[in-house]
Amino acid sequence: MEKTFVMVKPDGVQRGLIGEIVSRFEKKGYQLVAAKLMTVSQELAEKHYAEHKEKPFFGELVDFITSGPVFAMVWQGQNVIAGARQMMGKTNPADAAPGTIRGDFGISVGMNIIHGSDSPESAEREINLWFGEQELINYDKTINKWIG
Ligand code: DAT
Ligand code: MG
Repeated sequence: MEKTFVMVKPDGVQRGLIGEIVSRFEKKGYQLVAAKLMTVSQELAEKHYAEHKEKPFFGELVDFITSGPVFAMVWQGQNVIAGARQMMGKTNPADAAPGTIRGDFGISVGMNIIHGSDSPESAEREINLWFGEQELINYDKTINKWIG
C-alpha cells in the first residue's frame, strides 16, 4: 500500500493544528503508520530540502524548519501521495483553495503549515530520512476492506 511522508511544520505545531491535521487525514480514510514530535537538526533540514539548495530562500527555509518542534508522520492509503498534496493545497497559501489545509490556515509561503512528499520517489526518500524501519507500524484495520 502506498505511503507518504507528512509533517506539521513549526508554525502548525505552535498554532495548535496537529490535531486538526491528523483528524483530516484520519477522516479521509488514510492510516497512520508512524508519528513523532521532534526538533529538526540543521543536517536533517538540509538533507530534507536538498532539492532547494540553490534557491534564494534555502537559508530561510532551513532556519524556519529548525526553529521549533515539528510533527513528523507517515500515512498510508490508496493514492495517498497525491491525495495528501490535494488536501494540503498549493504551496503559497494565497493561492491555496478554501477547504485545503494551507487554504484554511496558511498565512505566507514561508509559513505554510504542512509538508507532504510530492512523488513516489520523494516519499520513499523522505520516509527513510525521517524514520527508521522499526518505527513504521504495520497493523490491520477492519475498515480497510471498505476503503482499500
Ligand atoms: P511544497 O512544500 O508545496 O512541496 P516546494 O517544495 O516548492 O513546495 O518548496 C518547499 C518549501 O519552501 C515550501 O513549502 C515553502 C518554501 N518556499 C517555496 N517557494 C518559496 C518562495 N518563493 N519563497 C519563500 N519560501 C518558499
Ligand atoms: Mg516540495
